[in-house]
Amino acid sequence: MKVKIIICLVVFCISLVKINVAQTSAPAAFGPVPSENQMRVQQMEEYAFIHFSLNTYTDQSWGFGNEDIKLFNPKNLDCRQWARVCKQAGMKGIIITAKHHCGFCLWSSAYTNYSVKNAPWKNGKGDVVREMADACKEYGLKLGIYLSPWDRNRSDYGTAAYITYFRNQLTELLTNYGPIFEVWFDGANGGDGYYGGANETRRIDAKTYYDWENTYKLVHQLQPQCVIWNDGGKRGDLRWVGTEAGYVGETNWSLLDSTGEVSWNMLHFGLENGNAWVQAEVNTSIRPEWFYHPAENTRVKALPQLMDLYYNSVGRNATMLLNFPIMPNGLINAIDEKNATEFAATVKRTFAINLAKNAKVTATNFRNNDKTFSAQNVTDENKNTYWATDDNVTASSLTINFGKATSFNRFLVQEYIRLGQRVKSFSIEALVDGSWKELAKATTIGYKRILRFPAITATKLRFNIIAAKACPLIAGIGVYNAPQILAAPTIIRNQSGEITITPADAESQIFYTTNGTPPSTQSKKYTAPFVTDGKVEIRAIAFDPTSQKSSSITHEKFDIVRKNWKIIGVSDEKINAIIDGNSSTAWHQNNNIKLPADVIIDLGKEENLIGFKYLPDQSLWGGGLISQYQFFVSTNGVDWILVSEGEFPNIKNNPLWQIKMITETKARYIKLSALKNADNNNNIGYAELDVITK
Ligand code: FUL
Repeated sequence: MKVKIIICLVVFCISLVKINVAQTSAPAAFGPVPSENQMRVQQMEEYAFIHFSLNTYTDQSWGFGNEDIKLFNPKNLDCRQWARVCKQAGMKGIIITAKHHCGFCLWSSAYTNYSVKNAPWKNGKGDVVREMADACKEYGLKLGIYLSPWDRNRSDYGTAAYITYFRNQLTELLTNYGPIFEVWFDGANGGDGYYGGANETRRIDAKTYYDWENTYKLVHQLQPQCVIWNDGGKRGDLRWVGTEAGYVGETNWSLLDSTGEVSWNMLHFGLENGNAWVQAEVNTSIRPEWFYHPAENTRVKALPQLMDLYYNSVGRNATMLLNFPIMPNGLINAIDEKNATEFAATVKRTFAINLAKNAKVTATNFRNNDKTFSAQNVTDENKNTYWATDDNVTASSLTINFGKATSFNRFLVQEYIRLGQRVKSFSIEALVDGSWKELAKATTIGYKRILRFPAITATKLRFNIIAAKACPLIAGIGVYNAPQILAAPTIIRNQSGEITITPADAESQIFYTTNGTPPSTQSKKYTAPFVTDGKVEIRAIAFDPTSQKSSSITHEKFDIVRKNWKIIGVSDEKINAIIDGNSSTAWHQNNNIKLPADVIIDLGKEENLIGFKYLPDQSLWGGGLISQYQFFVSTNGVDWILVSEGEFPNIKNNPLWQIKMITETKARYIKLSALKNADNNNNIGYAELDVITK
C-alpha cells in the first residue's frame, strides 16, 4: 500500500512539473528575424576575401578595362596556399574576385574573350575559380563569389544586352563550382572606362539598371542557400557598414527598412526599428589597398590592428570579411600569412578559457521560474538554450559568482537572435572588496558583443540589462582574461623635419633605427623628438619592460624635408596643415570655389621629381576627396607642364595615401589641380601633399 502511495505521489509530482513546463511557452519572436541563410553566415563570424586580377600586374586599384591579358601569368599560382593561409587565419570561407571592375574573368567564361582563356597562364587552360573551389573543399572552407556589376571592358555596358551578359556569367559561376555561400555585388561605379574602345563615361542608375529583382531570383533559384551582399542596389541579406576601415558602429542593429534610401548612419549603426533583417558585414583588407602593391609590404596590418578589427566587427554583432591580396607570382605574401596566423592564434588563446563556465549564475527574473529558461543556460555552451525573462520584464540582472577572486578584462554576450534582436542597453559591474564597481556600459548586443576594459580582479560580475524592446533572451556569456598585446608606435615628421615617435601605451619604451636595420632593444632609445634632414627611413618598436615583449615594427619613409616649402596664392594660414606631416589635420578650399581647384607649392629649390602623394582629409565627415586630378610642374612658377593626370580610384571607400609616379623631371613648383571630387560637388580637402624625389 505504502509503495503504491509513493508511486502515486511521484507520478503526481512529475505531472505537476510537466504541467509547469507545458505552461511556460517560449517567447514569441519580436520584430524581424534572420533567415536560416543569414544565421549560417552570422555563425561563420570570419571569412576571407581574395583580390586577384590584372590589377595585380599593373599596380592599380581599379583597372580601366583595356589592360593586356598577356600580363596574367602567375608563375606559382597555388589556391591551396590561399586556402591554407585562410584556414590558419581562422576564416570559414573565401570570397574570390571572379571579376573585378576591369572585367577580366578569373574563369574561362563562354561569354567573353577577356578572361584566363586568353592568358599565357597554363596556356589558356587554367581556371582560378575552379582551383579555388577545389582548394576550399579540401580545406573545409565555403566558397563565395565577387562578381562586379560594373564592367569597364564591355562595349555593351549600360545597355540591356549587358544585363543578359552579367546574368549569364552569374549562371556560370553559380552552376559550375558547387555550393556558393555568398555573392558580392560591389556598388562601385566610377563612370569612365574602356568599354570596348569607346573610352568614355557611362552613367547608370544602380537601383534600376541591373533589374536586381530578377537577378536575385536567379541567385535564389541556382543557389538557395546563398546570401546576397549588395551596396546601393536592392536590399540584400547583408549590408556594408559605410567604411572599409574595419569597424561597424558600437550600436549595431541587424535591421534596415526593406525599401527606401539608406543613409551612412543606417549602414553604420543599423536601424533600431527597421522592418527587415540585414546584418552587418565589416569588409577590410589586411593591407591598406585591396589588390597587391609591393610598396605596401611594410603596411600589412599587424596583430594589434587585426585584434582591433576582430573586436570592432565580430565583437560588435557583425561578420568580419578580411581581404588577402595575391602577389603577381600567385601567392599570398609571407608577412600577411604570418600576421594573420598570429591573429588567429591570439583569438584562440584569448577566448580559450571562459571564467564563467563553472561559476554559479543567478538572475533576478527567469521566465515563469522555469528551469528551461534559467540563467545557467548562458554558460552551458548550447547555442539553442537561453536565459529568458517573463514577457513583461525588459530590465533584469544576472550575477556570475566566481566563488573566488578572479581577474578578467573581456566580457562576451550573445542574444538568441532567432527570435529577434532585443537589447537596447546594458552594463556590467564587478564586486571588488565588497562593493559594486561599474566596468562598462553599452548599447546593442545582437549575435555577439564583446567588451574590452582594463583587467580587474573581482569575486562576482553583474550583467544588467537596462532596456530591451521585449523580454531579453541571452544565449551565451563569456568572461575572459586576454593576454596583453603591444601596439606598434606611430612616427610622424613635421615640416621642419622633426621626428616624433609615440607609443600606443605610455608605459612602453621605444627603440628605433635610421639605417634600414630592424630595431631591437640594442638600438637607439627614443627619448625626445629629433630633427632630420633629407630622405630618411625610420623603423621603431615599442618595448614593455615588465613583460620584456616588443611590438611589431613601424616603418616610415620620409622624402625631402619640407622646411622651405611655401604654398602660393592662399592667405589662409591653416593651409600649412597640408604639409605639416600630421595626417589628422586637414585644409579645405574656400566654400565658394568652383572646380577645378589648385594648390601650388614652391619647393624652395629645384628638385628631381619622380612622383607625388596626396592624402585626403581623414576625418569621417570632412569629405572633399579628389577623384580626378591633373598634376603639373614648373621651373619658374609661370610655365606649367602637365606630367600626370587621371583618377584616384576607390578613394571614397578607402581614403588612403594616393601615390602617383611620373617620369623623372626637374621642378621647383608643383601644382595639384582637383578636377572632380568623389561626391560630385565642389568641396576639396587635403590632409597632406608630398613629393617623391629621385
Ligand atoms: C570596393 C571596390 O571598388 C574595391 O576595389 C574592392 O573590391 C572593395 C572590396 O570594394 O567598393
